[in-house]
Amino acid sequence: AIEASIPQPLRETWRKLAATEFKGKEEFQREVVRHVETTLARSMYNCDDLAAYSGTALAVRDKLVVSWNKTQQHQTLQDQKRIYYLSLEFLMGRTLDNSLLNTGIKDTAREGVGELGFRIEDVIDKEHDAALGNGGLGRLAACFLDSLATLNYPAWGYGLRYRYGIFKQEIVDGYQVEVPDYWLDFNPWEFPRHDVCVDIMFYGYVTKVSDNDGKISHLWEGGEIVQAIAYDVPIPGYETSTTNNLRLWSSKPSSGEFDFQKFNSGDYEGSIREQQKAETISAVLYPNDNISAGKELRLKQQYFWVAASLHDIVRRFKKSHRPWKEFPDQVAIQLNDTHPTLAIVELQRIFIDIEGLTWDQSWDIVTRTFGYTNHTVLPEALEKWSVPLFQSLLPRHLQIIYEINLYFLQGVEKKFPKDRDMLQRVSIIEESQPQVIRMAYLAIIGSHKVNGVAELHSDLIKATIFKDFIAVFGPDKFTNVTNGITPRRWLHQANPKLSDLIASKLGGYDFLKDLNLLKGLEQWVDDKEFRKEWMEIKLAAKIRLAKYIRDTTQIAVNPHSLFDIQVKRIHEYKRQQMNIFGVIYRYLRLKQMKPEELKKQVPRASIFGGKAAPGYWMAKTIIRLITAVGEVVNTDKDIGDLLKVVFIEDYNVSKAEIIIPASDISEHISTAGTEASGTSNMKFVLNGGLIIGTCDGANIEITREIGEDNIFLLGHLAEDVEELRHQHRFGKVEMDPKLRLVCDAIEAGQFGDPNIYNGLISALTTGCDYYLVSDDFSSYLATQDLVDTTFKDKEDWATKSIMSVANMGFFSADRAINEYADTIWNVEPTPQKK
Ligand code: T68
Repeated sequence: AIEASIPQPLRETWRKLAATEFKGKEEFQREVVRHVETTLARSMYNCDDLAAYSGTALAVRDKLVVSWNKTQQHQTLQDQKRIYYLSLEFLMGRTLDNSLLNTGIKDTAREGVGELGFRIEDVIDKEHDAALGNGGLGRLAACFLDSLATLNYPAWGYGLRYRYGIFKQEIVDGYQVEVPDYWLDFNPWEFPRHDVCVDIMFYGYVTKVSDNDGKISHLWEGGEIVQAIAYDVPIPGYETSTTNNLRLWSSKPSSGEFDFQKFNSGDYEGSIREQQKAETISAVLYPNDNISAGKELRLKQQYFWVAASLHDIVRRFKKSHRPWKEFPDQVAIQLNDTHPTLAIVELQRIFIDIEGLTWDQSWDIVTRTFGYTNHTVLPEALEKWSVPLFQSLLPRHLQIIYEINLYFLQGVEKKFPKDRDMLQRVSIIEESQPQVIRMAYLAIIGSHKVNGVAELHSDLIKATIFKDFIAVFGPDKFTNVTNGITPRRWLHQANPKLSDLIASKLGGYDFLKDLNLLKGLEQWVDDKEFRKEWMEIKLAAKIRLAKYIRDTTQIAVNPHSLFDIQVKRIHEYKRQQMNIFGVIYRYLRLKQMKPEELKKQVPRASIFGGKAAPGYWMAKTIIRLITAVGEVVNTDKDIGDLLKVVFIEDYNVSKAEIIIPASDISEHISTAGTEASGTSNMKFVLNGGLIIGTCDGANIEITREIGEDNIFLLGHLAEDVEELRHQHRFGKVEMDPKLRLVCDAIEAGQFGDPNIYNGLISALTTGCDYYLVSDDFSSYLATQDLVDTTFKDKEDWATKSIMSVANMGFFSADRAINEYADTIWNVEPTPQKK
């Protein structure tokens, strides 16, 4: 508040004292020790790695916060358009290492904690991952925050502060077991803002009232109220003073702590029931990726988060005293999938019911404000809410949706008179039993731009699920922004040796801010010394992963074997089953070979990782098959190093940072047309790994950038899929004979009780093989053979690796963010002078 600000003449003193940087190593150390001694009340006699982490994090945080304060003040003064990125998931991973690198004090910290008796790597390793997301969608949001800050865009993220992030995965007797992820016992990176709280209402009823002029307005009242409390997280950019804000909302009961009346009458359980109910809203992240759950609590989460965020955004706009019609010049809101689509309805409600705008004035502002990003074409992932559920939870919002739909359909009717079919197809309300609200349609209608996340995906949504909307709105509303990844975390932080080598050849680290500079590596591709160092760095990363695998699974993997990695959420469409079937085929073949033949084989380690949604039985069965194959293969004396099968437990962001630099080949083998983009494909290639993949998602653009010779493509094309599925449904497809052999081996009990795998096998047969494993299997095996042959030629492999990295510039999240800024948000960067 202005009245609390320090008088002008005193501000110089204040400024001098509010430092954003350490003056040197000594100051850094002093601050670490001060925090260990005074904030944690520990001493040198009981300072373990965890205490050293805490002290270091707190010291770093102190500087970060000052930059953050300054950035927020600067952005407020600049008074420019801000970007608000609404995402139910932010898969941030760890923060300390990233903060040290982004603020340029990693070396100071290494030396500083070194002299205090600690290794910086051990200190960093004590941090708990912030795992507020499922997979690609959540990690994309985190990469985008990094790029927005690095490029000096005034941007805020808005999300939920889940008490429990994505569950921890344990493998017990070969099966996935879920363990809750309570991550908040020490989190130095968040700041509660108890003064920033918003009342959010659910349920209740709507009454119509008319004033003296007969103007009708709506009153929504009588519902339950829950309070949203803001928790802020600073997001530092790389080599810039810009530090943006991520605001996460936490729920708590609105009235008092608990019910004293109940407490005093001895009803202790009853006295805290309301409190618990309120706190349930932000308690846990829904652990599904690419599937919509349709549960009331999920809808509550969505409205709670959206309403709190919009209240905040509107309040900030109001402070500028601008007319409402300028709202879209100050505010760009990006919807990360349909999860925040209610924001469209909520903003319309605020304008009409609270601020007194007309429907048309309001709708014009709303549609100029929002952009919607679609991340999937899978029908089971498209969100639909039952009308009765919605009616009870958000009665006023349902009325507004009906009205949006009415005006929309009137427009469609005008454009396509007499096309009743069309009206039914594009209606926000699906006439099912019960009726449901199609959130994607609402998002399209309420936004000015809709984008997919890779070229093929953006073309597919226009040709399939959103086809009618092209006819209605014209093609210009639909666009593509291919995903990207932040090279700061996914190269510099995860693979510092490779980053240093690249910097030594390119004359510095500018490539971390302009990834196209990697092109300069092409000049070095024939340099013997460089190539040697390049491959030594890869080997070192493999040795590190092999050690990790040995420590955690007791499996001994030879670092010189070909590391074949597939790490991502377990999903039928991603086809980990095709991978493990391929491993079984390889095993059966090895078992048939004579010793002289065996000698010619390339040793391979097949490494898997990823979580299955707790209720997704088929995905859990796939995990069980992988672990079962490992149990057989890894202990088979005939096989030795020629094949190892590893399942790495609890795949997450910090493990990805160890795993990704260590791949020779990684697998991105979704059924063509199902993986919207994929982003780990980009991470693996940026770290000098080659990929085997289908013509799907961003694989296609990666191929275009790095060249066909540097990628192993397999399988049918998206355009073939419909016809193939048709043939399966009419029983016209014989199973691939090699796949038949694999199924026979499983059914014969070679990998334990075959009944466990009934579902998996029948999906291929009676289930009509929806993901076309049989159709792509022979191509997959042939391509894997080509991988083996290529791997034998170490020189050729090194060339492919270097040339690929040199051409990955396009996949920087910075490029993606600049495209969003230009084509969707219409915003400019706001750099600060030092
Ligand atoms: C992923 N989607 C896409 N969804 O599958 C991937 N879904 O191709 C793409 O690269 C990535 O988004 C980024 O665009 C997801 O990760 C989810 O996690 C999800 C979560 C909740 C509900 C539905």
